[in-house]
Amino acid sequence: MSERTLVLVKPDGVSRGLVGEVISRIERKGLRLVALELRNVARSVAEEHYAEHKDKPFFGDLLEFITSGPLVAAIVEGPRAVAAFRQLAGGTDPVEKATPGTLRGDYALETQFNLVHGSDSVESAERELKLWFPDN
Ligand code: IDP
Repeated sequence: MSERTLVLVKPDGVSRGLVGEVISRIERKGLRLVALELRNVARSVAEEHYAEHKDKPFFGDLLEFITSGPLVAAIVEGPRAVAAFRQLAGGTDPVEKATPGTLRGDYALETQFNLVHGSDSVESAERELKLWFPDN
C-alpha cells in the first residue's frame, strides 16, 4: 500500500544548496516525487502547519525562520513513505538525536535549522498535504 507524505526542504537547506542532496536521497531510497515546488510561505500557512507548537517558546522564531526565504515543498510517495522519509531525515535535534547517515545528522547543527520537514504520521500527512497542496 502506497502512502504520501509532505517533505519540506526548509529555507536553510535551500540557501545552503542542499535541495539536490535531499531529493537524491529520497529517490535513492526508492520513494517517488509526485509534486515539487519552490515557494515562499505565507505566515498564515506556516502558523497552521506548526499549530501543534503554538504554545512553545520557540514558535515565534520557528515562524520567522520558515518564512525567511524560499523553501521547497514536495509530495513524496511510496510504501510506508511517512516513516521512510522520517528515517532519512533523522531525529529533530541534529546532534543529540539524528545519527550520521541521515540528512540532519550529516548536514545540520541546530534544532531550529534542521534542514527538512517530514510529516510525522499518516494523519499529519493528510492534514499537511491538504494545506500545502490543496489541488492534489
Ligand atoms: P520534527 O520536525 O522532527 O517533526 P517537531 O518537534 O515537530 O520536530 O518540531 C518542529 C520543528 O520545530 C523542528 O523541526 C525544528 O525546526 C523546530 N524545533 C523543535 N524543537 C525546537 C527547539 O527546542 N528549539 C528551536 N526549534 C525547535
